[in-house]
Amino acid sequence: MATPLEKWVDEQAKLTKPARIHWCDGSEEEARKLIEIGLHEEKIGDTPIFQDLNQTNWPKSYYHRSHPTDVARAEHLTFICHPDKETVGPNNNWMHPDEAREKMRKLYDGCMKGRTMYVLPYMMGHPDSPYAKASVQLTDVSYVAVSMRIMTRMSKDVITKIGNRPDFVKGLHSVGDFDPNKRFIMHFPLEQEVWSVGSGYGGNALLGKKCFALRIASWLGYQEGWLAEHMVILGIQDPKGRVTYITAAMPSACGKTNLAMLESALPGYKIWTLGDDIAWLNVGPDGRLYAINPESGFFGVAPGTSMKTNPNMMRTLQNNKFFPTLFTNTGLDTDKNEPWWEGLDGAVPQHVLDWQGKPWTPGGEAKAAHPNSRFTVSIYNAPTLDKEFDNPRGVPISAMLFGGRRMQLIPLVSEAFNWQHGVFLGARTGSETTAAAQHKVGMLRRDPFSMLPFCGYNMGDYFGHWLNMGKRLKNPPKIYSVNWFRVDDNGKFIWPGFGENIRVLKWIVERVHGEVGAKETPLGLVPELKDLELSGLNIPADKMNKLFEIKPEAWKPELEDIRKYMEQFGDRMPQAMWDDYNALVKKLGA
Ligand code: OXD
Ligand code: MN
Repeated sequence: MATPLEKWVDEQAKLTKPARIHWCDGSEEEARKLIEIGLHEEKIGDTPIFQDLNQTNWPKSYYHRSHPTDVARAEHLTFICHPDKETVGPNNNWMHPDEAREKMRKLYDGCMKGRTMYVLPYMMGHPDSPYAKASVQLTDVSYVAVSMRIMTRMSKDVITKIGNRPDFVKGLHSVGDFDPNKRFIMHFPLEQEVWSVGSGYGGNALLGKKCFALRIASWLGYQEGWLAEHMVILGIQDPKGRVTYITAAMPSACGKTNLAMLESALPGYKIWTLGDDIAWLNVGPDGRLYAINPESGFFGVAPGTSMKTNPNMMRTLQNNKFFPTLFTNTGLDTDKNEPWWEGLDGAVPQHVLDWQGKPWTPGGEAKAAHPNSRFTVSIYNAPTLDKEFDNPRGVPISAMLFGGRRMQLIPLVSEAFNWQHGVFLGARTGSETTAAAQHKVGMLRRDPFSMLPFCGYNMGDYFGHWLNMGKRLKNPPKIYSVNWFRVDDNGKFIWPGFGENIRVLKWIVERVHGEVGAKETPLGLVPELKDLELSGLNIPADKMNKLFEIKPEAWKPELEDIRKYMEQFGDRMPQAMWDDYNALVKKLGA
């Protein structure tokens, strides 16, 4: 008798009609074979899927160029397909599941002809964790199969684990013919299923990541009483040797990866990494909030990554523990056969091909690396990997940070008065857009909890779910708003960021342990300047004050924007959020 998994694979194969089906076991040997196939057999147009890189300087590394129209998440082509539009909410594109299935079946019909269907059994989370989920993705491109080996715990044991159960998370992916007009990423929360076609780009194609671990998982969390969040997880070791675990939510390409691996500028402090993108949060047996990272790799933005901004990531990329590491849409230094991107250490190389494979001229407008070019690398390569990473119960969280990219208004750091106010801080978050998705860069958009593109249901209900989670916690984490991006009157960043962010984390750790005071403002509790360790920074006091400046007048348009945003959710917006909003308006005298 065929198992539900075998039956499902069979049905998808009847639809997509691959020449052959390969069940992956997740082994290194298999990954090597897939890379060989991508080097010599599979192509996008005339370009092989993979190119070899200089194995001395970049061990186990391979280069990939995606289709030129396929370089970022396609939010406008991403749909949540639940029969009830209200449940999906104004924060998502909605399509009725019947319509979506019909549309997709047409696009899938025969789309894998002549190709291999790879069956990828994988766990999100450690297999022994009560919070982990078993999943299977089907794909027709070696790049995705290899990437999923890096990003998830892929193993044939998952097939055994699924056994006769029908309720594994199902993902069907095909690159189709890369036609942007035939590109869709459809989510079916009720069936725990994702259908994606027409794109090979990470967030659209590695279905374990945004599609499952955030959109489907946030819905499951809402049903089952847990949270799936766009958050890094890290441990802060202080000079006492104590490790305090925190999470931080920030929109795509706003420095989450740098924060997760930060090299402390203050002696005696060390950061331990558990994740750079996604956290699953559960109430533990002791009533505290526990985080696991469902992923096992980093899919990070390459441009700007260097020994100066993120030395631990450079070490991770050049570590040769795990096979393989991938570079996608960076430039290529042809003299050394190495990946190259803007911001990398050292002199600009003489001969560079840009991300589309064309000779590149330094100094011009055009970038060699696409601004959203990426590396895909195992978390086990990280020298900062926390020893608790594989602990099935996760780590207990003492603080949660909400950040965004804001040139004005938002202070460097402020602490919420309580859980409810913290949920309001998360909900009112806005950020200037980046290249991680296809849209105009640098526009302010409201991005509550940095989950706008990833919350798989109505965000009004999501805020309510957060409020309810707080009620179940005995010792809830403290909540903070942070902003590294405030500028001075000349448009220059005031705060140095990167390794210096430890100074903010130090204050947060001391707050968590009741070791330092704070000053009340309309926005929350902020540090007295004397309580921030600023030695060696040379930031004049007036500039430091600017980082915390609150001008009621300047807040007027912001408050308007927040109100309009909140109103969209009608009576799904919890009254508690309006109470906090009104309190803020009153305090600002606006
Ligand atoms: C990502 C993103 O890839 O947020 O992590 O876009
Ligand atoms: Mn992300």
